[in-house]
Amino acid sequence: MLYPKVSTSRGIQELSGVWNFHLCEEGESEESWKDTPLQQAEPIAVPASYNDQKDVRAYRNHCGWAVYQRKICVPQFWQGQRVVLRFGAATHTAKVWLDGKLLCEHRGGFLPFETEVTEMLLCGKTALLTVAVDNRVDFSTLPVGNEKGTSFMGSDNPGIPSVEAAKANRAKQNLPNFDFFNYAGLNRPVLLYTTPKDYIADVSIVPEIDDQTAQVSYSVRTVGSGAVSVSILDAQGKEVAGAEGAVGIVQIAHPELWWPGKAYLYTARFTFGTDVYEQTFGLRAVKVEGTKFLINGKPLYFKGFGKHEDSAFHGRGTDVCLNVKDVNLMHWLGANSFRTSHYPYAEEMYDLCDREGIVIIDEVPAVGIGMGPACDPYETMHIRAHHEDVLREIVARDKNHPCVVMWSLGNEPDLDNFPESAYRYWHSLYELVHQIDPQNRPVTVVCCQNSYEKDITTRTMDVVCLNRYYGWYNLSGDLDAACSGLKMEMQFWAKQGKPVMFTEYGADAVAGIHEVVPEMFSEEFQAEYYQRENEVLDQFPFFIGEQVWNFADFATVQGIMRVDGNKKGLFTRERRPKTAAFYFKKRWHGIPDFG
Ligand code: GCB
Repeated sequence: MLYPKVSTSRGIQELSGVWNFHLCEEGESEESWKDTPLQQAEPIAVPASYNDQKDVRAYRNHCGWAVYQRKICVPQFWQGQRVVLRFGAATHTAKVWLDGKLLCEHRGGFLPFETEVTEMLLCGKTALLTVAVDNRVDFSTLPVGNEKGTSFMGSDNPGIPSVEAAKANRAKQNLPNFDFFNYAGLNRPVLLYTTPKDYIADVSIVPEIDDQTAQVSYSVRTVGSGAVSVSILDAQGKEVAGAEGAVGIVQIAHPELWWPGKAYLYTARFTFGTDVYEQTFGLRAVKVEGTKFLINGKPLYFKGFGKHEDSAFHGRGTDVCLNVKDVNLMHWLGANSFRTSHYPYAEEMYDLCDREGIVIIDEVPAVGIGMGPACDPYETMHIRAHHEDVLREIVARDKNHPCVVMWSLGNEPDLDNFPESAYRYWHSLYELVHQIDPQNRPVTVVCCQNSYEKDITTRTMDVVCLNRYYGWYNLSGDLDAACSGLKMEMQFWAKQGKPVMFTEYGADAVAGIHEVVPEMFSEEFQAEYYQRENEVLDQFPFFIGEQVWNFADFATVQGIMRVDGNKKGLFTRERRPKTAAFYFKKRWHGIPDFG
């Protein structure tokens, strides 16, 4: 799905602003307001999560449907154009009505969807737009919710009759199978855009790099009739190549390549009849060879983070200012990459990373797929078809971004309790993504700390991506023991002949707690944890990167393991650096991106 852009043939109307809002009570139908203006509506900002916009428990802990409403109208001068209503995302399930007529429904809270409204939304007339969003997570959603009545961060005390009885009687609540706060609502931009009646529906760009020239294969999907042409512009806007036809190859002489830290973007200007769409792209090749991850033939060392879309008041709402700030902090640290843990981020972030030369491991919201050793999640959860849909949608959305260098099928599923089921499930998804990605990038699944010898899936991915908490969740506080455990596991991976990287490792540090003899939760312990573990990792040549958990402190579901959120950030939630940030600044500026 193309990102909406203004061109000589296309216009955009942003629907950001303050909408009307209503939380549905338990049992209230989400359809109640589909054709009626909300009574006693509350104001709500879009795009943003609703949860922190009003300081009441109902907003924070809501479980179920919420209704957004506003009037929309398109100008007379849009007459004769095709008009599309587009949502950057709606978390997690959405239904959309215009003047009471159901326009579309969408499952999955982190990817865009759109619907044509040309016939319904007459130019110059006002219509009532109603959007219902459901934040519930369960065994059929991604991310996964826990239907067993236990919070991920809670303490169960199973078997105590009074606790069991209280649990059975408590109000309905969302029990996520993950720690990040389940921020919900219209988290991303909503807009109307136009195209001509005959229009460009999709474009794909696949670069291939040679020494002196680059070949760019392209294909354009169109609706209607007309002739397709493409012209390639360099960063100064000078035409450097061109071609006719919906499918073709163009050669770019003396190509400027796209590199992490040194991005160079070309623009492909596609024309189809009267429609014009411009797609930026970079000339770069990605390949795994032996134990190396090659960009343009050179071995990349990943330096960076797992992140979250998370900030005060906005929750998971798109915040382009925060994106710019975060990317600037990455430059300050000498970082070159991050993983979109644990869901696809807003498209604006990928555009920024294309431009700033930051490398992305692009992850789908397949988090929480595990039920402990007693129950096979692959038999019990009903997620397979949805997982495939989400993978198709993320590839369709992000396939042209040079910053995206690898796909992550999911985070920390059960891979070792039911190794055969896990292999069947994940390996077929791995094959699917290799088939559908026009650029055929490497594919991985991110592995939780587990019995790695029993796990037969992780070692079959293109890159072994490990989340490890030696010294934190196990061997807690004992960094000597942690390093010896880590070293032993690395010796196992040394025999697998694969590139291995850390996609998470870390320790909570509460900003402001300082200690001469560092213990857990102090800034000094966090810094020492990284320093000690990096000394081990530095000994292994197949180790291709370190992504710390997390870039910044973030909001979580409340529970006995979290004090005001997860504090594993190198920065606080307000982006103030902790001691470990200075340690990494020094370390990462000393490690070249390639080598
Ligand atoms: C993990 C998860 C991540 C958590 C982190 C933690 O393994 O992948 O989502 O936030 O651990 O801090 O517990």
